[in-house]
Amino acid sequence: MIKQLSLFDIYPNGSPEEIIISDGHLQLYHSIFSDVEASRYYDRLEKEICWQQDSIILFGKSQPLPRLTAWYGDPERSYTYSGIAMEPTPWIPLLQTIKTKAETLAKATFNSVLLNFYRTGTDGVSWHADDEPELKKNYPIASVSFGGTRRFLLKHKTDPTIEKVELILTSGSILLMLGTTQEYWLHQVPKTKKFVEPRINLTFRFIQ
Ligand SMILES: O=C(O)CCC(=O)C(=O)O
Ligand SMILES: [Mn+2]
Repeated sequence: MIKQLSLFDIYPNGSPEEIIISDGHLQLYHSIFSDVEASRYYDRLEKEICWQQDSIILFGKSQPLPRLTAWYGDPERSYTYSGIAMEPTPWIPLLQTIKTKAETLAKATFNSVLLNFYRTGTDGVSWHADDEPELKKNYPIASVSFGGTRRFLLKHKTDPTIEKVELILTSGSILLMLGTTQEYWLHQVPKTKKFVEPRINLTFRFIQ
């Protein structure tokens, strides 16, 4: 009889999937939270986070971002994102618990988190790198996902001969973006016409 391999057989003892890319380093921890835990976190984040609808100026016109966002962190760690200056909301216990998990895996401490709420497939985030000057260079970024599964794509900034990387981020996973990943690669969560469940993503960061 052929045994169907589960992700636990492939990545036992909580070890991550190592994604080998040139000029960067990614580690994907599948099911770091159980399905039950992940769905509880999703429900609480949806209710407890102070979600905002931000806009950006595109071709002289104000356009709503295709997602809701929130920014939490240590006091005075303000952050400018797509031209939007965000003052951090103080930490809440729910976020501190998730932060501790991300810090253990990343072997690094974080002082802020950007949250994105993708309500439907028409919400997404376009090509960018988390390389703003206020972020500590080549410092880990931990990306935690709850709710619907979405595609996460990476492409090299300057070498078009390097193949794009596609990851599938499922509920309860943690993706670590390490080393020079932000310096050399862009990433996006593409919009999709397929039905997808709403998704909440948290990226834990370190502001200098
Ligand atoms: O939702 C994701 O997986 C990524 C979000 C992201 O790249 C960002 O907030 O900078
Ligand atoms: Mn990003």
